[in-house]
Amino acid sequence: TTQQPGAALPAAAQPDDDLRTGNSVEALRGAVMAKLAYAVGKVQADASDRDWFLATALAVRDRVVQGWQRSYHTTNTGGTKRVYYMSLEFLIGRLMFDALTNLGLTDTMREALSGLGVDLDKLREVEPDAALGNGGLGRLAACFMESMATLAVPAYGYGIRYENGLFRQVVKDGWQQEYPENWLSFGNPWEFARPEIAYDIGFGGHVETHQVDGAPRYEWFPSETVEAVAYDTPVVGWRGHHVNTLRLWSARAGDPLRLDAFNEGDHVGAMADRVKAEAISKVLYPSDATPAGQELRLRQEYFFAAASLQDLVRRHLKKYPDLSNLADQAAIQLNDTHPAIAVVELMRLLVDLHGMAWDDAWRITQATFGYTNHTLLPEALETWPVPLMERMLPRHMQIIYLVNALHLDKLRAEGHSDVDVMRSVSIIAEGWGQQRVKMGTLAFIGSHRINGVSALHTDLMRQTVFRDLNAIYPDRINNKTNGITFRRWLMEANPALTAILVDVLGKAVLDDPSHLEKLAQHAGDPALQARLKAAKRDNKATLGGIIAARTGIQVDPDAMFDIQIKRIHEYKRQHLNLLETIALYNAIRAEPWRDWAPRVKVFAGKAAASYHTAKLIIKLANDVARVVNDDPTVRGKLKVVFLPNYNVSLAERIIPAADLSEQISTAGMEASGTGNMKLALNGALTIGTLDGANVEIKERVGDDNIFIFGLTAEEVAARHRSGLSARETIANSPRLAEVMEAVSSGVFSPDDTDRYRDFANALRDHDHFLVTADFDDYYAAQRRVDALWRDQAAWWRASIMNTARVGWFSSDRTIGEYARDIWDVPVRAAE
Ligand code: T68
Repeated sequence: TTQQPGAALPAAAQPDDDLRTGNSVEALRGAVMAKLAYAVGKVQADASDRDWFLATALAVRDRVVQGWQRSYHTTNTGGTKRVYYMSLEFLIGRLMFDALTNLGLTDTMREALSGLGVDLDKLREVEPDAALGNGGLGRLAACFMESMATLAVPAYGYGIRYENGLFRQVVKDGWQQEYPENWLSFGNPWEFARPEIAYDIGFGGHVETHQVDGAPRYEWFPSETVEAVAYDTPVVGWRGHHVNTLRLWSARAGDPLRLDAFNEGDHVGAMADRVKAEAISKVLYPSDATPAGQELRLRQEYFFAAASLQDLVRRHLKKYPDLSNLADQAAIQLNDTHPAIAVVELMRLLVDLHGMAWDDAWRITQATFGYTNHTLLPEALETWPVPLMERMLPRHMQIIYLVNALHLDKLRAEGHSDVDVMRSVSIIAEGWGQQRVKMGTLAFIGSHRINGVSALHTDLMRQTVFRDLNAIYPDRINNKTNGITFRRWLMEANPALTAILVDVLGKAVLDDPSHLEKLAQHAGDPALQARLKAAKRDNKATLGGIIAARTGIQVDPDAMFDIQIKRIHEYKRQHLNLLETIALYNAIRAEPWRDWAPRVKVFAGKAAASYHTAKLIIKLANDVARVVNDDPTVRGKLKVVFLPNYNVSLAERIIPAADLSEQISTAGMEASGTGNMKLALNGALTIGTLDGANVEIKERVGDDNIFIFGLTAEEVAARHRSGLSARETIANSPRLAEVMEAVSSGVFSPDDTDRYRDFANALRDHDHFLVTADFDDYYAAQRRVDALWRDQAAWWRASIMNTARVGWFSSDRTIGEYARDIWDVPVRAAE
């Protein structure tokens, strides 16, 4: 049917106010129709799902904006201290259901749209997934933004508006391929461009010294200037009470076109500067747990740190005459060392631009910054070559030298003299033939609080990387065990479980997760178990549909869904899981008549494009999947799936469908983990090592409701010192020896029998991640899993205990601790 444009013009009967703020079914329907016509410019008959999504998102956004303006006003008129969360990554995913859930409008909107013949759940799937992060660190920042809004902490997130988020993963013949993820290509309804909020960011050039009142003053003359332009996304908290801002910076060339060159006919050359400038916000570096190391990465780090500081200083000076009270009004949290150059930039602003005395500036800087560490892996600690710093940020390098000299002088004056201690606490590393700036040491020295992300990780920080600094400043390191937002990871991701919880525990559980504890009383209740099991089965059937659509593999929703979802990395040991899968496959083939617990092993995750071994592990998963899934002997007993393009949206589908959660990192190497918390909350049992937050999960759910195996962090360290050989370990385990031989000789790669030869030999010769050492214990733990699965009443009892006992891992609790111990800001009391 053809519709006259005029005929589609909606909602004339509705007052404007209602279209913006009304929350009835009719008001929402009118609002969406008005957006479709006037903002998207489409008539209903021509509207695609994407058009409807945009119209719906814009209608929802109007409802967020009211709270946003209210929060802005409250924060501005009160003398409230603000929190600035600086992070190079915000892995926020889709936002429509976040906003709908927190505004309490999901069902109303569903009804409003269904009256237009539009399915809200279909629109959900067309929203692009904002993947402005790699993994846990970026997702933590997103959970924290939501919890800060929920707790009415006046907070800004500062980061980069990458045009291309984390790459899209395609699996071709079992190999990962990377494709660009241009999430903005159809527009972004959630953001507000602020072209008027723009700051000049300098690079390169030289420093001049002149005397002012007998003291030297330094002035930096950059050779290149890039503009940072603000884009704001409102972040709405639970029940819509408070709305904060995520401010992401986009790079814009100061001078977009060199007209002199253009006029001389050099059309491409005329745009060269622009291309170089705008490259800064073009793409997220896809390496997690390894620093990118390139010059462009340092440009990104300085670009967003400098823009954010100019922004917050300007905000401060609108209200106060000078910066002497900055630390009373602003807390800046550094999400890992990626923004650590901000410490130096703030010193430059205070001393060079605002004429503050050095010691005052340093005191304010330290009091303002906090630093969160997310890794102890030595190869992952960020350092920058001094010559690069000198060239790109000459004044900053001078300031770093001075900070370091004063810091070391002070220690010497206090009686420290040990050369090894002085070397370890110096910001400058000598050696490797080249001096480098240690960003972790810089961030530590420049902050009043330094935190780890789980109890074990924080202890190991004190004992290893920051041992000497901790001995000198024993009160600075503290623990803040990670958390997750239950709005996204329970209510949005798992409405079926949420409905059961509300039914059993009352609505208060939505506001306060400590109510979950009462569920433990019902853990043995067969009726509750049956309801939860039915809900999980539905979630598994839904995931089964996705698996079939993406991989062609059929899975049985009554089998155990055994899930390992995370970045692919040797320390996370997806290959340990794969070796165990092969051992199980061999065991089933040897005795197919036995009462095996049917399993579907699901792997998902991305490998850094340059990480060869990680990509080979993906190939191995796909090779093992092909052999296992094609073998009629194990049909109905074992399936293996590698689900491509893992991201936040896929996680929201996988986690509610999980029975078993694989958290099997080499002890001491996973700082915390947060997927472990999401899975346990959704009723999955954990099989894991005593690593990261697994330790604290075990303390809460109880030893009977978790499967712990493997070496402890201490035993791992001892084993590394002992130099015990993996070959011996393998020789002592016939089961492992058989698996290693099969992989090595090409049983799973008949098309290329050498494919895994070097990989297997590396395990035999080095096995830095102790896959072989933990193998037998892991296999045994998996058989305990099988045994429990066969007793479904006992399994579901344990599952309920997991959901009941992990309320503490809410990011509201984590943010409450940051607010109290690091930022010194109040939080809203629970409802
Ligand atoms: C993760 N780190 C930790 N890093 O691995 C995880 N690194 O244990 C922890 O739960 C999580 O942080 C939150 O604390 C990362 O995700 C990165 O993604 C990363 C990115 C760039 C450079 C280095």
